Amino acid sequence: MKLELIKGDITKIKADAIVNAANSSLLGGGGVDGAIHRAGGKQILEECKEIRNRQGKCKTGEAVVTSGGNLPSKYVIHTVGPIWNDNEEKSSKLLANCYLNSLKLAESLDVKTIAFPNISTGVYRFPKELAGKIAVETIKNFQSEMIEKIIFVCFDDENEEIYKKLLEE
Ligand code: AR6
Repeated sequence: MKLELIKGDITKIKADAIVNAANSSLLGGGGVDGAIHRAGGKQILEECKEIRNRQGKCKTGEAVVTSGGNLPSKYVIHTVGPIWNDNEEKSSKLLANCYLNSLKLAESLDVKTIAFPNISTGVYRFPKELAGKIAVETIKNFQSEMIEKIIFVCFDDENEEIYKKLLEE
């Protein structure tokens, strides 16, 4: 599995799947979630509503999939990151679950390339350094026959610096 770092907007990435840092309503929001729904068009929201009708809200740490709508990627995997609170152990476990469950879902869809944003490090206030460590560790520990490339898409300078260091190690 190849790990890559790209600075920029995840909606521009051409991969089999991109991951969205959604909220449990699955009905959209700000940040990367807003950008994905804006660029992907209303097809994505329609599919999110169907998922909600079937299974209800998406729990923290879990992941669901829709098509990519107008995006250059085939799928959007929506996962719900934890809102940071001082229970570091619990928040860390939930964040790791986001990466793990997104990867498992991607594998079941025959995805070969997948792009992740820095889940929970925006509005949900997860400390960026710790979030980066959890993301890279979880992905490195994931054994996959299917997935060939994982792209970390960093939007802000701070995350870019953190991931540069983590991926050099
Ligand atoms: N491409 C890639 N990364 C981005 C983009 C983009 N276009 N825009 C922002 N980021 P956030 P969260 C980065 O707040 O913390 C939403 O309202 C951003 O710099 O989008 O998981 C949802 O609906 C940050 O590093 O997600 C939820 O309610 C990272 O994406 C809530 O925010 C995550 O920031 C989820 O909060």
